[in-house]
Amino acid sequence: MDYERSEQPGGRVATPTAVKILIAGGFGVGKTTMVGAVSETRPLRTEELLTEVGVAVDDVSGVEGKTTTTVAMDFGRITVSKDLVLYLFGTPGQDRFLFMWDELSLGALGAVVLADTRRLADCFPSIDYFEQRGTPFIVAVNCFDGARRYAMEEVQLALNLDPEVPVVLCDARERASGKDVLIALLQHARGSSRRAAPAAR
Ligand SMILES: Nc1nc2c(ncn2[C@@H]2O[C@H](COP(=O)(O)OP(=O)(O)OP(=O)(O)O)[C@@H](O)[C@H]2O)c(=O)[nH]1
Ligand SMILES: [Mg+2]
Repeated sequence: MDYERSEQPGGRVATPTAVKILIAGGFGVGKTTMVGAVSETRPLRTEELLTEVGVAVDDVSGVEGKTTTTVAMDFGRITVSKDLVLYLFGTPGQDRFLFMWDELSLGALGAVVLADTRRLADCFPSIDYFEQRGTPFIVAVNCFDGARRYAMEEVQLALNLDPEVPVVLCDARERASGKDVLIALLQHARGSSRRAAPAAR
């Protein structure tokens, strides 16, 4: 694996820490788009065409241009610093693929729950899932063109989130924006682990 390597004192070569992050959220919220935008390697995708048979099940309102859906996962990688590499796993958005989540989320440090304010309730299954597992997560509102903008507190309230769960705005198509979301998640996850294990005095 071609990790970025950094020279340590004494000539040792340090291997960066690899951390697994999930990109979750409802159908068509922009998970595959975000993994593709931030990944520095060509992302692995498992897209299948949306078919007419699925019309009644797959609600594309708001994302009418969408022709495919993720059926297993997305995978990408981003180097945050010389010491830290993130492996990104995008989940499938449809409830019928929920059975895959346990395997996908094994060993994950945290999750980004992408939300679309036009279809906010679609991210409830992801939020419930991470709350139940105790996986640190943040909510990233993907600002689709034409969608009404809400204050972060409104989104927090509407989703009935623990006040400690950060809500951030993003554009899933922009690399810099996706990176900011991931950094916000890392900071939140670090805070969560400190809260869970306060230093012994
Ligand atoms: N305008 C706009 N369109 C977006 C944005 N993010 C994604 N899209 C479009 O919205 C559609 C859905 O994007 P995907 O990335 O496939 O969504 P997904 O969450 O991976 O979908 P599933 O895997 O099927 O659940 C695509 O047609 C994207 O081009 C965004 O930030 N703004
Ligand atoms: Mg997808």
